[in-house]
Amino acid sequence: MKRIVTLQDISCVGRCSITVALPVISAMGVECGILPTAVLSTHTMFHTFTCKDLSDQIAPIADAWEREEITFDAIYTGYLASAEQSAQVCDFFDRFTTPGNLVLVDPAMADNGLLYPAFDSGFPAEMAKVCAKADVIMPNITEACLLTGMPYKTSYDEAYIRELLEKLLALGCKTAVLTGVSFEEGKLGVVYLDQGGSSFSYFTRHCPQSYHGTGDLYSSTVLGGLMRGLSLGSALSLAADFVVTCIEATSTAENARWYAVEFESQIPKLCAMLEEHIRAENRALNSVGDTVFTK
Ligand code: PXL
Repeated sequence: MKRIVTLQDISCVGRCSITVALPVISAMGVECGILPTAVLSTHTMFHTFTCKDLSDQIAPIADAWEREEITFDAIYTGYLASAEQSAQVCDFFDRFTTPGNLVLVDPAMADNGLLYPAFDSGFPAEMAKVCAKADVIMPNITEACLLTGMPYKTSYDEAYIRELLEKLLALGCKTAVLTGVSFEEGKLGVVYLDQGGSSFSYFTRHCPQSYHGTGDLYSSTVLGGLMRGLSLGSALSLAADFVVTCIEATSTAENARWYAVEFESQIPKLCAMLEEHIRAENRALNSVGDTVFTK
């Protein structure tokens, strides 16, 4: 079984970060180690919240893992507690990246044109250093603009998205995935471009409701899919369909959006969808006589 480690916060209530990554990645048949960057009472979209920065735990935990010769098939980062923590995360990459493992960075810091409340305007430059070391980064459009200095737009064309992707690649990552892209009313999706010039896009129905934590659910599902051997395109489409399934299963009650999406009841569906993607990829590989590509 593959083993990954995720570096992000524990928001005790509110279904985001580790409380999403751990159950989702585990359910997908991948061992999920955690390195909490902070403990919060809830995510920071609640009116008040507590936050205990765990920066001083990162180096000693990494030291202990090195002594035990613990290795990871992927390192997956999300919400960081502070700008200063980015240097520690980069150091963690230097110590635990191997030629065969995957570094996936979700630069969780902003949405709908705004930085999250706990960050100041200097934060994106620090997050850009973390992105530079990644194999795959997965920002939304707001995050991509903050990382690249491009203007944030809610109405745009394919050339704008292409330029964003190219500027993201210029940060140094191998593949840039842009989430929350819409070229057509009623459709929302994901687009990627890699350093070799390959690109991909996938669109689903645009759900009118907006929930916190869907970005974390999306990235965690993508990582789980990649670790089960799916290609990036297949993992991105599986995750997009799963997030829509979860949104559809979530209560439309007025305050439900604070508590993010009800993914728990949809875990059996996720497992079935994952197996279907694995079968479809195996069929495609067999039909062209190709070999399975793991990174
Ligand atoms: O879902 C991203 C996220 C993760 N962690 C914390 C957050 C948020 C978004 O607001 O506040 C603490």
